[in-house]
Amino acid sequence: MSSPNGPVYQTGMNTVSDYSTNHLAHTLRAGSVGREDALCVDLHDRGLRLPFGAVFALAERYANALVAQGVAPGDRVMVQAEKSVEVMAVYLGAVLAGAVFVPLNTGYTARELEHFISDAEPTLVVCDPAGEAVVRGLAKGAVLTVAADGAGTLAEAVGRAGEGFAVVPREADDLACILYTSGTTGRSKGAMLTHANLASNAETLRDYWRFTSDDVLIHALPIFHAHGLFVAMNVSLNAGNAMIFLPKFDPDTILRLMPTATAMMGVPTFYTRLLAHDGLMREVAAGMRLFVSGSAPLLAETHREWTARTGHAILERYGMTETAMNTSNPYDGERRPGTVGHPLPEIEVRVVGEDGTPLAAGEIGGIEVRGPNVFKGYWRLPEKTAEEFREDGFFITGDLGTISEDGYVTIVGRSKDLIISGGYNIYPKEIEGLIDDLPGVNESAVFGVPHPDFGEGVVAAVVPRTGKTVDPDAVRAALAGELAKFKQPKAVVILDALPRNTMGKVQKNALRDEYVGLLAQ
Ligand code: MLC
Ligand code: AMP
Repeated sequence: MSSPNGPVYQTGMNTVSDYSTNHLAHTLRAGSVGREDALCVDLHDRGLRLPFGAVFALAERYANALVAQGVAPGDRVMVQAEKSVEVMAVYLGAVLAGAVFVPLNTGYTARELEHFISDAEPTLVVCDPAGEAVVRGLAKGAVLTVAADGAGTLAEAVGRAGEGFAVVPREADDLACILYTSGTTGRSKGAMLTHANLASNAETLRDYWRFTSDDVLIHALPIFHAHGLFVAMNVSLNAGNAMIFLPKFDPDTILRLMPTATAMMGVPTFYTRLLAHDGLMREVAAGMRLFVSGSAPLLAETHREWTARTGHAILERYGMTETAMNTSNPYDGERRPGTVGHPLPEIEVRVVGEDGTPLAAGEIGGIEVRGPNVFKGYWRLPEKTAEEFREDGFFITGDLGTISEDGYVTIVGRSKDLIISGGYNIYPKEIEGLIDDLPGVNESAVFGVPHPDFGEGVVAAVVPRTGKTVDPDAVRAALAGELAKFKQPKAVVILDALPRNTMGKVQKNALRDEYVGLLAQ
Protein backbone atom coordinates (compact mmCIF):
# COMPACT_ATOMS: atom_id res chain seq x y z
CA MET A 1 0.00 0.00 0.00
CA SER A 2 1.39 3.44 -0.76
CA SER A 3 0.19 7.01 -0.90
CA PRO A 4 0.83 9.10 -4.01
CA ASN A 5 3.43 11.06 -2.08
CA GLY A 6 5.78 8.38 -1.07
CA PRO A 7 5.14 7.01 2.42
CA VAL A 8 4.81 3.24 2.31
CA TYR A 9 2.49 1.39 4.64
CA GLN A 10 3.04 -2.27 5.35
CA THR A 11 0.09 -4.52 5.90
CA GLY A 12 1.58 -7.07 8.27
CA MET A 13 2.65 -6.76 11.90
CA ASN A 14 6.09 -7.66 13.07
CA THR A 15 5.59 -7.10 16.75
CA VAL A 16 8.50 -8.25 18.88
CA SER A 17 7.18 -6.87 22.09
CA ASP A 18 4.36 -7.18 24.47
CA TYR A 19 1.85 -4.33 24.53
CA SER A 20 0.54 -5.49 27.88
CA THR A 21 3.49 -3.95 29.73
CA ASN A 22 2.54 -0.45 28.58
CA HIS A 23 -0.68 0.62 30.27
CA LEU A 24 -2.14 2.88 27.56
CA ALA A 25 -0.72 0.98 24.57
CA HIS A 26 -2.42 -2.14 25.89
CA THR A 27 -5.77 -0.32 26.02
CA LEU A 28 -5.38 1.21 22.57
CA ARG A 29 -4.42 -2.14 21.03
CA ALA A 30 -7.11 -4.11 22.88
CA GLY A 31 -9.80 -3.72 20.24
CA SER A 32 -7.73 -5.00 17.35
CA VAL A 33 -5.72 -7.94 18.63
CA GLY A 34 -6.28 -10.77 16.14
CA ARG A 35 -8.16 -8.38 13.85
CA GLU A 36 -5.16 -6.97 12.00
CA ASP A 37 -7.00 -6.98 8.67
CA ALA A 38 -10.04 -5.07 9.97
CA LEU A 39 -10.34 -1.46 8.85
CA CYS A 40 -8.90 1.09 11.28
CA VAL A 41 -8.74 4.36 9.36
CA ASP A 42 -10.40 5.31 6.11
CA LEU A 43 -8.39 8.25 4.79
CA HIS A 44 -10.99 9.36 2.40
CA ASP A 45 -9.17 12.38 1.03
CA ARG A 46 -6.07 10.32 0.22
CA GLY A 47 -7.88 7.26 -1.11
CA LEU A 48 -6.26 5.07 1.54
CA ARG A 49 -7.84 2.48 3.82
CA LEU A 50 -5.50 1.25 6.52
CA PRO A 51 -6.27 -1.84 8.58
CA PHE A 52 -5.25 -2.07 12.24
CA GLY A 53 -2.23 -4.19 11.35
CA ALA A 54 -0.90 -1.43 9.11
CA VAL A 55 -1.57 1.29 11.67
CA PHE A 56 0.20 -0.50 14.51
CA ALA A 57 3.06 -1.59 12.21
CA LEU A 58 3.39 2.08 11.32
CA ALA A 59 3.27 3.05 15.00
CA GLU A 60 6.11 0.63 15.76
CA ARG A 61 8.21 2.04 12.93
CA TYR A 62 7.48 5.54 14.23
CA ALA A 63 8.53 4.48 17.71
CA ASN A 64 11.87 3.33 16.27
CA ALA A 65 12.20 6.62 14.41
CA LEU A 66 11.51 8.61 17.58
CA VAL A 67 14.13 6.65 19.50
CA ALA A 68 16.61 7.25 16.65
CA GLN A 69 15.97 10.98 17.13
CA GLY A 70 17.04 10.67 20.75
CA VAL A 71 13.60 10.35 22.35
CA ALA A 72 13.90 8.50 25.67
CA PRO A 73 11.06 7.42 28.01
CA GLY A 74 9.51 10.49 29.65
CA ASP A 75 10.76 12.85 26.93
CA ARG A 76 8.28 15.16 25.26
CA VAL A 77 7.37 14.73 21.60
CA MET A 78 5.60 17.87 20.42
CA VAL A 79 3.49 18.00 17.26
CA GLN A 80 2.04 20.97 15.43
CA ALA A 81 0.95 19.57 12.09
CA GLU A 82 -2.19 19.06 10.03
CA LYS A 83 -4.36 16.10 10.93
CA SER A 84 -3.11 12.94 9.21
CA VAL A 85 -2.52 9.27 9.89
CA GLU A 86 1.15 10.21 10.28
CA VAL A 87 0.31 12.42 13.27
CA MET A 88 -1.78 9.58 14.66
CA ALA A 89 1.26 7.32 14.24
CA VAL A 90 3.48 9.83 16.07
CA TYR A 91 0.99 9.71 18.95
CA LEU A 92 0.95 5.93 19.02
CA GLY A 93 4.72 5.74 18.48
CA ALA A 94 5.27 8.11 21.41
CA VAL A 95 3.05 5.95 23.63
CA LEU A 96 4.92 2.79 22.61
CA ALA A 97 8.26 4.51 23.26
CA GLY A 98 7.12 5.62 26.73
CA ALA A 99 7.39 9.26 25.66
CA VAL A 100 4.96 12.10 26.41
CA PHE A 101 2.88 13.29 23.45
CA VAL A 102 2.30 17.06 23.31
CA PRO A 103 -0.05 18.09 20.49
CA LEU A 104 -0.58 21.75 19.63
CA ASN A 105 -3.36 23.58 17.84
CA THR A 106 -2.24 24.11 14.23
CA GLY A 107 -3.50 27.70 14.44
CA TYR A 108 -0.92 28.83 17.02
CA THR A 109 1.45 31.56 15.86
CA ALA A 110 5.22 31.75 16.40
CA ARG A 111 4.64 33.94 19.47
CA GLU A 112 2.36 31.33 21.02
CA LEU A 113 4.66 28.48 20.01
CA GLU A 114 7.62 29.99 21.81
CA HIS A 115 5.99 29.47 25.20
CA PHE A 116 5.01 25.85 24.50
CA ILE A 117 8.48 24.90 23.30
CA SER A 118 10.33 26.61 26.13
CA ASP A 119 7.92 25.20 28.72
CA ALA A 120 7.74 21.59 27.51
CA GLU A 121 11.38 21.33 26.37
CA PRO A 122 10.60 18.70 23.76
CA THR A 123 13.30 16.33 22.56
CA LEU A 124 11.57 16.30 19.17
CA VAL A 125 9.16 18.71 17.48
CA VAL A 126 7.20 17.51 14.47
CA CYS A 127 5.80 20.41 12.46
CA ASP A 128 4.39 21.34 9.10
CA PRO A 129 7.11 22.01 6.49
CA ALA A 130 5.83 25.60 6.27
CA GLY A 131 6.58 26.15 9.96
CA GLU A 132 10.02 24.51 10.01
CA ALA A 133 12.16 27.65 10.02
CA VAL A 134 10.25 29.14 12.96
CA VAL A 135 10.37 25.91 14.96
CA ARG A 136 14.08 25.44 14.29
CA GLY A 137 14.64 28.92 15.67
CA LEU A 138 12.86 28.01 18.90
CA ALA A 139 13.58 24.33 19.53
CA LYS A 140 16.70 22.98 21.17
CA GLY A 141 15.98 19.37 20.16
CA ALA A 142 15.37 17.61 16.86
CA VAL A 143 12.84 18.92 14.30
CA LEU A 144 11.07 16.84 11.66
CA THR A 145 8.39 17.89 9.20
CA VAL A 146 5.17 16.32 8.00
CA ALA A 147 2.65 17.75 5.55
CA ALA A 148 -1.02 16.79 5.41
CA ASP A 149 -0.23 14.22 2.69
CA GLY A 150 2.50 12.60 4.80
CA ALA A 151 5.45 14.06 2.90
CA GLY A 152 8.40 15.54 4.80
CA THR A 153 11.51 14.67 6.76
CA LEU A 154 9.46 12.61 9.24
CA ALA A 155 8.62 10.18 6.41
CA GLU A 156 12.31 9.95 5.57
CA ALA A 157 13.23 9.24 9.19
CA VAL A 158 10.52 6.60 9.38
CA GLY A 159 11.75 5.12 6.10
CA ARG A 160 15.15 4.57 7.74
CA ALA A 161 13.61 3.06 10.88
CA GLY A 162 13.25 -0.66 11.44
CA GLU A 163 10.07 -2.68 11.74
CA GLY A 164 8.81 -4.01 15.06
CA PHE A 165 9.50 -2.31 18.37
CA ALA A 166 10.21 -3.44 21.89
CA VAL A 167 7.36 -1.58 23.59
CA VAL A 168 8.60 0.43 26.58
CA PRO A 169 6.84 -0.64 29.79
CA ARG A 170 4.78 2.14 31.41
CA GLU A 171 2.77 2.12 34.59
CA ALA A 172 -0.69 3.54 35.18
CA ASP A 173 0.67 6.70 36.81
CA ASP A 174 3.27 7.51 34.12
CA LEU A 175 2.66 10.50 31.88
CA ALA A 176 1.24 9.83 28.43
CA CYS A 177 0.32 13.33 27.21
CA ILE A 178 0.60 16.97 28.05
CA LEU A 179 -2.18 19.12 26.61
CA TYR A 180 -1.86 22.87 26.89
CA THR A 181 -4.85 24.76 28.16
CA SER A 182 -4.94 28.51 28.59
CA GLY A 183 -5.55 30.03 31.95
CA THR A 184 -6.96 33.08 33.62
CA THR A 185 -3.43 34.43 33.96
CA GLY A 186 -3.10 34.42 30.18
CA ARG A 187 -0.25 31.89 30.29
CA SER A 188 -1.02 28.38 28.99
CA LYS A 189 -0.54 25.52 31.40
CA GLY A 190 0.35 21.98 30.43
CA ALA A 191 -2.18 19.48 31.79
CA MET A 192 -0.39 16.22 32.58
CA LEU A 193 -2.50 13.20 31.65
CA THR A 194 -1.37 9.77 32.78
CA HIS A 195 -1.69 6.40 31.09
CA ALA A 196 -4.45 5.48 33.53
CA ASN A 197 -6.36 8.76 32.99
CA LEU A 198 -6.61 8.09 29.27
CA ALA A 199 -7.03 4.34 29.39
CA SER A 200 -9.80 4.42 32.00
CA ASN A 201 -11.74 7.12 30.16
CA ALA A 202 -11.52 5.28 26.82
CA GLU A 203 -12.79 2.05 28.38
CA THR A 204 -15.54 3.79 30.31
CA LEU A 205 -16.82 5.66 27.25
CA ARG A 206 -16.62 2.58 25.04
CA ASP A 207 -18.95 0.75 27.39
CA TYR A 208 -21.20 3.70 28.22
CA TRP A 209 -21.75 4.57 24.57
CA ARG A 210 -21.72 0.89 23.45
CA PHE A 211 -18.90 1.13 20.96
CA THR A 212 -18.01 -2.21 19.33
CA SER A 213 -15.86 -3.31 16.42
CA ASP A 214 -18.95 -3.02 14.20
CA ASP A 215 -19.00 0.77 14.52
CA VAL A 216 -17.78 3.24 11.93
CA LEU A 217 -17.07 6.65 13.45
CA ILE A 218 -17.05 9.90 11.49
CA HIS A 219 -13.89 11.54 12.85
CA ALA A 220 -13.88 15.17 11.68
CA LEU A 221 -12.44 16.75 14.86
CA PRO A 222 -8.90 17.99 15.19
CA ILE A 223 -6.60 15.54 16.97
CA PHE A 224 -4.71 18.13 19.01
CA HIS A 225 -7.43 18.46 21.67
CA ALA A 226 -9.09 16.11 24.12
CA HIS A 227 -12.26 15.61 22.10
CA GLY A 228 -10.70 14.35 18.86
CA LEU A 229 -7.75 12.59 20.50
CA PHE A 230 -8.87 11.13 23.83
CA VAL A 231 -12.54 10.64 23.09
CA ALA A 232 -12.94 9.94 19.38
CA MET A 233 -9.62 8.26 18.67
CA ASN A 234 -8.88 6.45 21.91
CA VAL A 235 -12.39 5.04 22.18
CA SER A 236 -12.27 3.82 18.56
CA LEU A 237 -8.91 2.13 19.02
CA ASN A 238 -10.03 0.54 22.26
CA ALA A 239 -13.27 -0.70 20.73
CA GLY A 240 -11.56 -1.72 17.50
CA ASN A 241 -13.96 0.19 15.29
CA ALA A 242 -13.17 1.93 12.01
CA MET A 243 -12.81 5.70 11.75
CA ILE A 244 -13.60 7.74 8.67
CA PHE A 245 -10.70 10.08 9.29
CA LEU A 246 -11.45 13.47 7.76
CA PRO A 247 -8.86 16.28 7.72
CA LYS A 248 -11.48 18.85 8.73
CA PHE A 249 -15.17 19.40 9.22
CA ASP A 250 -16.96 19.69 5.89
CA PRO A 251 -20.76 19.24 5.88
CA ASP A 252 -20.94 18.03 2.25
CA THR A 253 -18.40 15.28 2.85
CA ILE A 254 -19.96 14.24 6.14
CA LEU A 255 -23.45 13.98 4.70
CA ARG A 256 -22.14 12.02 1.72
CA LEU A 257 -20.40 9.55 4.02
CA MET A 258 -23.00 9.38 6.78
CA PRO A 259 -24.87 6.45 5.21
CA THR A 260 -21.66 4.38 5.58
CA ALA A 261 -21.15 5.30 9.25
CA THR A 262 -22.77 4.48 12.60
CA ALA A 263 -21.58 7.27 14.90
CA MET A 264 -20.27 10.83 14.97
CA MET A 265 -18.73 13.03 17.64
CA GLY A 266 -18.66 16.78 17.29
CA VAL A 267 -18.82 20.20 18.87
CA PRO A 268 -22.17 22.04 18.72
CA THR A 269 -21.03 24.00 15.63
CA PHE A 270 -20.94 20.68 13.72
CA TYR A 271 -24.62 20.16 14.51
CA THR A 272 -25.80 23.70 13.74
CA ARG A 273 -23.88 23.69 10.44
CA LEU A 274 -25.33 20.31 9.46
CA LEU A 275 -28.81 21.53 10.37
CA ALA A 276 -28.30 24.47 8.02
CA HIS A 277 -27.63 22.01 5.17
CA ASP A 278 -30.53 20.82 3.00
CA GLY A 279 -28.88 17.43 2.69
CA LEU A 280 -29.51 16.55 6.34
CA MET A 281 -32.48 14.21 6.12
CA ARG A 282 -33.81 11.29 8.08
CA GLU A 283 -32.73 8.79 5.38
CA VAL A 284 -29.13 10.00 5.43
CA ALA A 285 -28.91 9.34 9.18
CA ALA A 286 -30.92 6.11 9.11
CA GLY A 287 -27.88 3.88 9.66
CA MET A 288 -26.45 6.02 12.45
CA ARG A 289 -26.87 4.85 16.04
CA LEU A 290 -25.16 7.68 17.94
CA PHE A 291 -24.47 11.40 17.71
CA VAL A 292 -22.34 12.79 20.56
CA SER A 293 -21.86 16.49 21.30
CA GLY A 294 -19.53 18.23 23.70
CA SER A 295 -16.75 20.77 24.37
CA ALA A 296 -19.29 23.62 24.49
CA PRO A 297 -22.96 23.98 25.42
CA LEU A 298 -25.41 22.49 22.95
CA LEU A 299 -28.51 24.65 22.78
CA ALA A 300 -31.66 22.77 23.76
CA GLU A 301 -33.15 24.13 20.54
CA THR A 302 -30.40 22.48 18.46
CA HIS A 303 -31.03 19.24 20.31
CA ARG A 304 -34.74 19.34 19.51
CA GLU A 305 -34.26 20.40 15.89
CA TRP A 306 -31.80 17.54 15.37
CA THR A 307 -34.28 15.02 16.74
CA ALA A 308 -37.01 16.41 14.52
CA ARG A 309 -34.83 16.27 11.39
CA THR A 310 -33.03 12.96 11.90
CA GLY A 311 -35.00 10.99 14.48
CA HIS A 312 -31.90 10.80 16.72
CA ALA A 313 -31.49 12.50 20.10
CA ILE A 314 -27.97 13.93 20.38
CA LEU A 315 -26.11 12.57 23.41
CA GLU A 316 -24.44 15.47 25.19
CA ARG A 317 -21.49 14.92 27.49
CA TYR A 318 -19.19 17.16 29.52
CA GLY A 319 -15.43 17.09 29.79
CA MET A 320 -12.27 19.10 30.09
CA THR A 321 -8.68 18.86 28.99
CA GLU A 322 -7.71 18.22 32.62
CA THR A 323 -10.22 15.47 33.20
CA ALA A 324 -11.19 13.97 29.84
CA MET A 325 -14.90 13.10 30.14
CA ASN A 326 -16.79 13.55 33.41
CA THR A 327 -20.49 13.17 32.69
CA SER A 328 -22.71 11.90 29.92
CA ASN A 329 -26.35 11.67 29.09
CA PRO A 330 -27.47 8.04 29.13
CA TYR A 331 -27.31 5.74 26.13
CA ASP A 332 -30.64 4.25 27.08
CA GLY A 333 -33.03 6.52 28.91
CA GLU A 334 -33.68 10.20 28.62
CA ARG A 335 -31.08 12.39 26.87
CA ARG A 336 -32.22 15.57 28.46
CA PRO A 337 -31.67 18.72 26.33
CA GLY A 338 -29.66 21.43 28.09
CA THR A 339 -28.05 18.97 30.51
CA VAL A 340 -24.80 17.03 30.36
CA GLY A 341 -26.23 13.92 32.00
CA HIS A 342 -24.91 11.84 34.88
CA PRO A 343 -21.41 11.32 36.27
CA LEU A 344 -19.68 8.49 34.38
CA PRO A 345 -19.01 5.25 36.28
CA GLU A 346 -16.30 5.60 38.98
CA ILE A 347 -16.33 9.39 38.57
CA GLU A 348 -17.72 11.59 41.34
CA VAL A 349 -19.19 14.98 40.55
CA ARG A 350 -20.34 17.42 43.21
CA VAL A 351 -21.59 20.98 43.30
CA VAL A 352 -20.21 23.12 46.12
CA GLY A 353 -20.69 26.58 47.59
CA GLU A 354 -17.92 29.16 47.80
CA ASP A 355 -16.53 27.59 50.98
CA GLY A 356 -16.35 24.16 49.34
CA THR A 357 -19.38 22.70 51.13
CA PRO A 358 -21.46 20.37 48.94
CA LEU A 359 -24.85 21.84 48.02
CA ALA A 360 -28.24 20.21 47.85
CA ALA A 361 -29.84 19.07 44.60
CA GLY A 362 -30.98 21.97 42.43
CA GLU A 363 -28.64 24.54 44.01
CA ILE A 364 -26.12 26.34 41.82
CA GLY A 365 -22.44 26.17 42.73
CA GLY A 366 -18.97 25.21 41.55
CA ILE A 367 -18.62 21.83 39.82
CA GLU A 368 -15.89 19.59 41.23
CA VAL A 369 -14.74 16.22 39.97
CA ARG A 370 -12.82 13.25 41.36
CA GLY A 371 -11.94 9.97 39.69
CA PRO A 372 -9.46 7.96 37.64
CA ASN A 373 -9.88 10.42 34.79
CA VAL A 374 -8.61 13.45 36.70
CA PHE A 375 -5.15 14.62 35.61
CA LYS A 376 -1.96 14.56 37.63
CA GLY A 377 -1.45 18.32 37.69
CA TYR A 378 -0.03 21.17 35.67
CA TRP A 379 3.42 20.65 34.17
CA ARG A 380 6.05 22.28 36.38
CA LEU A 381 3.40 24.34 38.20
CA PRO A 382 2.95 22.63 41.59
CA GLU A 383 1.45 25.73 43.22
CA LYS A 384 -1.10 26.21 40.47
CA THR A 385 -1.95 22.52 40.72
CA ALA A 386 -2.44 22.78 44.48
CA GLU A 387 -4.80 25.74 44.04
CA GLU A 388 -7.10 23.77 41.76
CA PHE A 389 -7.50 20.72 43.99
CA ARG A 390 -9.38 20.31 47.27
CA GLU A 391 -7.68 18.41 50.05
CA ASP A 392 -9.96 15.43 49.46
CA GLY A 393 -8.77 15.13 45.84
CA PHE A 394 -11.65 16.87 44.07
CA PHE A 395 -10.60 19.01 41.10
CA ILE A 396 -12.17 22.47 40.89
CA THR A 397 -13.37 22.75 37.28
CA GLY A 398 -14.28 26.44 37.24
CA ASP A 399 -17.68 25.54 35.78
CA LEU A 400 -20.88 26.46 37.57
CA GLY A 401 -23.81 24.11 37.62
CA THR A 402 -26.51 22.17 39.39
CA ILE A 403 -27.36 18.53 39.90
CA SER A 404 -31.05 17.65 39.75
CA GLU A 405 -32.86 15.29 42.15
CA ASP A 406 -32.55 12.57 39.53
CA GLY A 407 -28.83 13.15 39.02
CA TYR A 408 -28.65 15.16 35.79
CA VAL A 409 -25.87 17.75 35.77
CA THR A 410 -26.57 21.10 34.14
CA ILE A 411 -23.82 23.63 33.42
CA VAL A 412 -25.15 27.13 33.97
CA GLY A 413 -22.02 29.23 33.60
CA ARG A 414 -18.36 29.55 34.51
CA SER A 415 -16.55 31.12 37.41
CA LYS A 416 -13.46 31.33 35.18
CA ASP A 417 -13.22 34.20 32.70
CA LEU A 418 -13.40 32.01 29.62
CA ILE A 419 -14.94 32.22 26.15
CA ILE A 420 -15.72 29.00 24.25
CA SER A 421 -15.91 29.59 20.52
CA GLY A 422 -16.66 26.67 18.21
CA GLY A 423 -15.35 24.33 20.91
CA TYR A 424 -12.07 26.20 21.37
CA ASN A 425 -11.26 27.83 24.70
CA ILE A 426 -10.15 31.44 24.72
CA TYR A 427 -8.97 33.23 27.85
CA PRO A 428 -9.57 37.00 27.58
CA LYS A 429 -6.52 37.86 29.68
CA GLU A 430 -4.09 36.85 26.94
CA ILE A 431 -5.84 39.04 24.33
CA GLU A 432 -6.25 41.95 26.75
CA GLY A 433 -2.53 41.85 27.50
CA LEU A 434 -1.68 42.22 23.81
CA ILE A 435 -4.22 44.99 23.20
CA ASP A 436 -3.11 46.95 26.26
CA ASP A 437 0.41 47.05 24.82
CA LEU A 438 -0.73 48.71 21.58
CA PRO A 439 0.06 52.41 21.05
CA GLY A 440 -2.66 54.76 22.26
CA VAL A 441 -4.48 52.10 24.31
CA ASN A 442 -5.30 52.78 27.92
CA GLU A 443 -7.07 49.52 28.75
CA SER A 444 -9.28 46.83 27.27
CA ALA A 445 -11.79 44.14 28.15
CA VAL A 446 -12.35 41.03 26.06
CA PHE A 447 -15.60 39.10 26.39
CA GLY A 448 -17.83 36.65 24.54
CA VAL A 449 -21.21 37.34 22.99
CA PRO A 450 -23.59 34.94 21.23
CA HIS A 451 -22.39 33.95 17.76
CA PRO A 452 -24.74 32.10 15.40
CA ASP A 453 -22.06 29.69 14.13
CA PHE A 454 -19.51 29.39 16.96
CA GLY A 455 -21.86 29.68 19.97
CA GLU A 456 -19.77 32.49 21.39
CA GLY A 457 -17.60 34.98 19.51
CA VAL A 458 -14.82 37.22 20.83
CA VAL A 459 -15.40 40.97 21.20
CA ALA A 460 -12.79 43.47 22.43
CA ALA A 461 -13.76 46.77 24.09
CA VAL A 462 -10.85 49.20 23.92
CA VAL A 463 -10.40 52.46 25.82
CA PRO A 464 -7.88 54.90 24.24
CA ARG A 465 -5.55 57.02 26.33
CA THR A 466 -6.69 60.58 26.96
CA GLY A 467 -6.28 62.65 23.80
CA LYS A 468 -5.55 59.59 21.62
CA THR A 469 -7.69 57.75 19.10
CA VAL A 470 -7.57 54.04 18.38
CA ASP A 471 -8.69 52.56 15.08
CA PRO A 472 -10.55 49.21 15.52
CA ASP A 473 -9.07 47.90 12.27
CA ALA A 474 -5.58 48.72 13.50
CA VAL A 475 -6.26 46.68 16.66
CA ARG A 476 -7.40 43.71 14.61
CA ALA A 477 -4.43 44.04 12.24
CA ALA A 478 -1.98 44.22 15.14
CA LEU A 479 -3.35 40.99 16.64
CA ALA A 480 -3.40 39.11 13.33
CA GLY A 481 0.15 37.77 13.45
CA GLU A 482 0.16 37.32 17.23
CA LEU A 483 -2.83 35.14 17.99
CA ALA A 484 -4.34 32.03 16.46
CA LYS A 485 -7.30 33.03 14.28
CA PHE A 486 -9.96 31.58 16.54
CA LYS A 487 -8.80 33.93 19.34
CA GLN A 488 -8.88 37.08 17.25
CA PRO A 489 -11.77 39.43 18.06
CA LYS A 490 -14.65 39.22 15.61
CA ALA A 491 -15.44 42.84 16.57
CA VAL A 492 -13.59 45.70 18.29
CA VAL A 493 -15.56 48.51 19.95
CA ILE A 494 -14.01 51.75 21.20
CA LEU A 495 -15.30 53.07 24.55
CA ASP A 496 -14.57 56.10 26.71
CA ALA A 497 -14.44 53.93 29.82
CA LEU A 498 -15.08 50.34 30.91
CA PRO A 499 -18.05 49.66 33.20
CA ARG A 500 -16.78 48.94 36.72
CA ASN A 501 -18.39 47.95 39.98
CA THR A 502 -17.77 49.76 43.24
CA MET A 503 -14.68 47.61 43.86
CA GLY A 504 -13.24 48.83 40.55
CA LYS A 505 -13.63 45.43 38.86
CA VAL A 506 -14.58 45.48 35.18
CA GLN A 507 -18.17 44.30 34.75
CA LYS A 508 -17.97 41.94 31.83
CA ASN A 509 -21.61 40.99 32.29
CA ALA A 510 -22.59 44.59 31.59
CA LEU A 511 -20.48 44.53 28.42
CA ARG A 512 -22.00 41.20 27.37
CA ASP A 513 -25.51 42.60 27.91
CA GLU A 514 -24.74 45.79 26.03
CA TYR A 515 -23.28 44.01 23.00
CA VAL A 516 -25.37 40.84 23.08
CA GLY A 517 -26.54 41.24 19.48
CA LEU A 518 -23.26 42.51 18.01
CA LEU A 519 -22.32 39.29 16.23
CA ALA A 520 -25.85 38.09 15.44
CA GLN A 521 -26.49 38.00 11.71
C1 MLC B 1 -12.40 28.84 12.87
N1 MLC B 1 -12.49 30.16 13.11
C2 MLC B 1 -12.97 30.34 14.31
C3 MLC B 1 -13.15 29.04 14.85
N2 MLC B 1 -12.80 28.14 13.92
N3 MLC B 1 -13.26 31.44 15.01
C4 MLC B 1 -13.72 31.29 16.25
N4 MLC B 1 -13.93 30.08 16.82
C5 MLC B 1 -13.64 28.95 16.14
N5 MLC B 1 -13.80 27.74 16.72
C6 MLC B 1 -12.18 31.29 12.23
C7 MLC B 1 -11.38 30.89 11.03
O1 MLC B 1 -10.01 31.02 11.29
C8 MLC B 1 -11.86 31.86 9.96
O2 MLC B 1 -11.27 33.10 10.11
C9 MLC B 1 -13.31 32.01 10.30
O3 MLC B 1 -13.41 31.76 11.70
C10 MLC B 1 -14.21 31.06 9.55
O4 MLC B 1 -13.63 29.78 9.63
P1 MLC B 1 -14.31 28.47 9.06
O5 MLC B 1 -13.63 28.03 7.81
O6 MLC B 1 -15.77 28.66 9.03
O7 MLC B 1 -13.95 27.47 10.24
P2 MLC B 1 -13.65 25.96 10.13
O8 MLC B 1 -12.26 25.73 9.66
O9 MLC B 1 -14.78 25.31 9.39
O10 MLC B 1 -13.66 25.55 11.66
C11 MLC B 1 -14.81 25.63 12.47
C12 MLC B 1 -14.86 24.36 13.36
C13 MLC B 1 -13.50 24.30 14.11
C14 MLC B 1 -16.02 24.49 14.30
C15 MLC B 1 -15.03 23.13 12.49
O11 MLC B 1 -13.35 25.47 14.89
C16 MLC B 1 -13.38 23.06 14.94
O12 MLC B 1 -12.99 22.00 14.43
N6 MLC B 1 -13.67 23.14 16.24
C17 MLC B 1 -13.55 22.01 17.13
C18 MLC B 1 -12.68 22.37 18.28
C19 MLC B 1 -12.43 21.17 19.21
O13 MLC B 1 -12.07 20.10 18.81
N7 MLC B 1 -12.63 21.39 20.51
C20 MLC B 1 -12.43 20.38 21.50
C21 MLC B 1 -11.55 20.91 22.62
S1 MLC B 1 -11.40 19.64 23.87
P3 MLC B 1 -10.95 34.05 8.87
O14 MLC B 1 -10.36 35.25 9.52
O15 MLC B 1 -10.01 33.28 8.01
O16 MLC B 1 -12.27 34.30 8.21
C22 MLC B 1 -12.51 20.13 25.05
C23 MLC B 1 -12.86 19.15 26.09
C24 MLC B 1 -14.16 18.55 25.75
O17 MLC B 1 -13.07 21.18 24.98
O18 MLC B 1 -15.09 18.56 26.57
O19 MLC B 1 -14.26 18.05 24.63
P1 AMP C 1 -11.11 22.63 27.58
O1 AMP C 1 -10.35 23.40 28.53
O2 AMP C 1 -10.88 22.99 26.14
O3 AMP C 1 -10.94 21.22 27.81
O4 AMP C 1 -12.63 22.99 27.80
C1 AMP C 1 -13.32 22.53 28.91
C2 AMP C 1 -14.51 23.36 29.16
O5 AMP C 1 -15.44 23.23 28.10
C3 AMP C 1 -15.26 22.92 30.38
O6 AMP C 1 -14.68 23.39 31.58
C4 AMP C 1 -16.63 23.50 30.12
O7 AMP C 1 -16.65 24.88 30.47
C5 AMP C 1 -16.75 23.38 28.61
N1 AMP C 1 -17.57 22.24 28.19
C6 AMP C 1 -17.20 21.02 27.78
N2 AMP C 1 -18.27 20.27 27.45
C7 AMP C 1 -19.36 21.05 27.67
C8 AMP C 1 -20.76 20.87 27.53
N3 AMP C 1 -21.28 19.74 27.05
N4 AMP C 1 -21.56 21.89 27.87
C9 AMP C 1 -21.07 23.06 28.34
N5 AMP C 1 -19.76 23.29 28.48
C10 AMP C 1 -18.91 22.30 28.15
